[in-house]
Amino acid sequence: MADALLTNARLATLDGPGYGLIENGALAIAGGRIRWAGSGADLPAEHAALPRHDMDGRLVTPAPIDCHTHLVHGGDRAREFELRLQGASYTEIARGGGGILSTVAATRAADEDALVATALPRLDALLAEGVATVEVKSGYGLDPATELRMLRAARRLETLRPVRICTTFLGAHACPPQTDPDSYIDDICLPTLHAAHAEGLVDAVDGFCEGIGFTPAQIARVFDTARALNLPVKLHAEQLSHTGGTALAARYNALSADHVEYATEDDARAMAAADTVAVLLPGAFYTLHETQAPPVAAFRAHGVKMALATDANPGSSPLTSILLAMNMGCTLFRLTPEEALRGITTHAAAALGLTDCGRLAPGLRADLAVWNVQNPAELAWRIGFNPLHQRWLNGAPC
Ligand code: DI6
Ligand code: FE
Repeated sequence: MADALLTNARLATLDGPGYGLIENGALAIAGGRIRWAGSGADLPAEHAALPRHDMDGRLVTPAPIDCHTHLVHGGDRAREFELRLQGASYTEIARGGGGILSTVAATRAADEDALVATALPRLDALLAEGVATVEVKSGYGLDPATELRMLRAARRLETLRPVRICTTFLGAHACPPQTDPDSYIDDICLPTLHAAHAEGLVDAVDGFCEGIGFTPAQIARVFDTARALNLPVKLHAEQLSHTGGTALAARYNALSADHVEYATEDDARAMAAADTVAVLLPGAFYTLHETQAPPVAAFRAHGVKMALATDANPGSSPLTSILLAMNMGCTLFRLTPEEALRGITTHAAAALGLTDCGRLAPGLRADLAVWNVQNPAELAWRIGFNPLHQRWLNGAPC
């Protein structure tokens, strides 16, 4: 666990309102944790002897957190991209046995090594933009063996790269062919959740509440099991239509409700009361030519925390750039660049239930991104440009 002193930095602490900018800042790290952050002129003498790293005036932010991905999967869906360009809709392709189910077939056919090997380049793309924590979901197995294999593959990524992985069980993602959804939940999904939890593979439980997914009543059974196992829940809710998923998520004090394009003002109110984060996924909105934007004004008015993530998946969001997710959040959803930065740091941490990262504050992990920019708004402004200078994990550059 590293000790270090960053000097001559422009700090965007995100601790308190606004960017929390500190000019000529210094950041003291001991044992991989932030001990002190402030103006270099005020540096307490006790930190002065730490090994120094001159930031040359660069911007230092908390390292980005990608709080919603489907990074582990087999196969690709480029063919469906072509079909959609010829006029087929995402829902039509799904109902025809393509979509999620085509990735299920490819994932079932891949062994753990293959799942790891194909996920690594996608993970590396995220790390190249400074990402330090990545959430990875199961949900392309829909049988016990493959769901567990996906989660084991996700956990293995952490042993192969300097990154923190949070695993989410998404057994209720789609119903396997020729299966009744209620029996799928009771006979396959819930026993698989128990098995995955027993193996220590589950940090949170998710579901897809949608016309082409599961009903609120079916998701509630999954959430009841999660609650009995003491696992936090989150939900893909109101992505393609309004089905009541957000209200259900709030009722179960979910960490987050994700997508939420079709959420209403009442949903925003319920989310605020439950402190459920709205995870906005502009990559899916963009890919599916969606026209209904999430109710950002209502989220702001009711004080709902908004996070941003890639939703990296082979179908609706083949996106592995957290910086482009920020740009899309601003351009497509009209977030401010400040909301976008908070959305991939402080609020992304909240969406994962993490209290030890996402801000530059004493006691938190020293997971940092050092950028070749002056103004934090530059991070969301550019398209297809990566200004990362250095990524720090647990107090060490990597
Ligand atoms: N919504 C999504 O955006 C992903 N899953 C979900 O429920 C996409 C899944 C896919 O198309 O493969
Ligand atoms: Fe998703």
